[in-house]
Formats: sequence, structure tokens, C-alpha cells
Amino acid sequence: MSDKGRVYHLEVKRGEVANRIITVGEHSRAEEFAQCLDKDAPVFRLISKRGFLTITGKYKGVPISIVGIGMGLPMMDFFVREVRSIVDGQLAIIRFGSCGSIGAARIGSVIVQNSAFAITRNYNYFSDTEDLEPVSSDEKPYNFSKIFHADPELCKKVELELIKSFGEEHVFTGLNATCDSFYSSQGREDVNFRDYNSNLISSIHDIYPEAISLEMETFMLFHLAKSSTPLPLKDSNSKNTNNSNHSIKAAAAAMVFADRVTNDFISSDKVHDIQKVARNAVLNSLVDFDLTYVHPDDDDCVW
Ligand code: R1P
Ligand code: URA
Repeated sequence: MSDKGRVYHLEVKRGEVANRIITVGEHSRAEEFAQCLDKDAPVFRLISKRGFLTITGKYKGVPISIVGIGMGLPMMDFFVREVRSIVDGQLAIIRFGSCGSIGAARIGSVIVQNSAFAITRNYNYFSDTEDLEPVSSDEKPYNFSKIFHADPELCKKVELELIKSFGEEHVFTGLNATCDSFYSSQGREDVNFRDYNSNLISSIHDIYPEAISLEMETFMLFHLAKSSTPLPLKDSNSKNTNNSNHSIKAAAAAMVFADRVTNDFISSDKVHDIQKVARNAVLNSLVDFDLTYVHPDDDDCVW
């Protein structure tokens, strides 16, 4: 943190980020969400040198932030940890991203990711590789983590709002795989590299038959929410440290851009059509969610 109280990569300080946050990958998606902010309240905007875009304003009178973080697990880690360090009280974070579908959802549908596991390249496996075949070893080329869950209440709100906006037939809910590459660990074959991933999607179905989407950030959000230090309980004698008291509540949904079953890819016109409908649904679920304690409204806040 700088001597002015700004965190290193997002460059925001206390009072510039609200307790309720939508996080997206692209800046243009963040700006599309920002068009819904109340017109009669001030809007704060900051792009950091490292490419994080933070927009803070009000939606239906409630302070919210929209943060564009770019792509991948480390960017989610920077965002969650740095924001956590400068906001008092509980955080509700909804990721609205894009994904590939490995199940019944076709392009243009929306997937509510109620849980996630990580698929990471096992570097050790590749260190054993000689010429074209890996040396026989017990290692597997990709590691699959355990499953981490969204906050059930926030997740349900997101699901219900999306169903209200898109209709039940276009909204799917299920397990997501967060991958450390768009290519190798999502099972995209590339003649330029020996990735040993031709069976990856069938391995996912063997290990987690309920997995329906692939993307690159949601697992880290759920994992950090679960790892977040519980807020002090109002009743200080209670030993309850269960999930309900975690300082970060998280949920996620994603538009299906790539259909990995039919090999279709979405057009940019369709993306805008979905975002225009989804943004209000996601924002409504965020402002409707109760938080136990929020950053106090004071003169240092941008809202
Ligand atoms: C890959 O194209 C990117 O799209 C998905 C993946 O998670 C990855 O970040 O999400 P966003 O659309 O939010 O960036
Ligand atoms: N984002 C991903 O990570 N994968 C896809 O296939 C589409 C969007």
C-alpha cells in the first residue's frame, strides 16, 4: 500500500470501492454495466497502470462497484485481496464472465456457476517429457482440485433474476471448471505444443460428471471467499465460524461464448444483446442481498 493508502495494483483507496461489487473480465463489459448506474449520483472511475478498471456509483440508491480485472487466476487474486484490504465489513462479489460449455447449454445461454474446481497444468509431468512421449510416470498432465461453492443465498438470487430476464430454458446452473489456460487446460489442442490434453474433456466428465462450463477466474473467487477470515460475531461467546460468517460472499454467472460440444462461437452482436439483459438481473441480485456490516457512509467515500 502506498503512503497515500492506495493498493499497489488496483490503485484504489478506502472509500473508493463499495461493499457490493460486480467483477468482469473486459473493460467494455464493465462500462456496459456502468450505464445502469443512477444518473443522479456521482460516478468514480479509475484505470490502474496494471489494467484494473474500478467504477463506483449507486444502483437503485445502493453503493456498488464494478471492477474489470482482465483474465486469469492471479488477476482475481490481486482484485479480491487488494479490495478486501481497503473496504470495511462484509463484501458481496458477483463475477459476470464468459465461458465455454461442455454440457447442454448452447451459445447465448447463461450459466450460473454454483460451484467450481480448478484444472491446472501439472508442470512436473512435462519435465519428464522426452521427445514425443512422456516418460512413464505416475504423474497426470493436469491436476483437478476439490470443489468450492458459491454463497448459496447470493447464488440463488442471481439464478432467479437471470431466469426472470432470460427464461428458464436459457439459464443453466451447475459446476464450473476454472482452468489456468484458455488452451491447454481447457482441452484445446495446439500443434505447436505437446499438451497431452486430447482426453481432457472426457476426463472432466469421468471425475466430475456434473461439470458444465470452463473459464478462468471463478474458482479463485470462491476459494478466497471460503478462505476469508470470518467477521467477528455479534455474540462474542459463540464459537461458530461457519461459512455464513465469512467476510466475503461470492457468486458467479457466465455467458456461453464457446460451445465445446458443437464447436460454435458467439458473435459480438449477440454478446451485447445478452449483456444488456443480464446487467440489470445481476445488479438487482447484488443490491437485494443483505450484508451484515458495510463501509460507513462518510465524507471520505466517493458515493
Ligand atoms: C478468456 O477469453 C476469458 O474469458 C472468460 C475467461 O474466464 C477468461 O478470462 O471470462 P471473461 O469474459 O470474464 O474474461
Ligand atoms: N472463456 C473461456 O475461458 N473459455 C471459453 O471457451 C470461452 C470463454
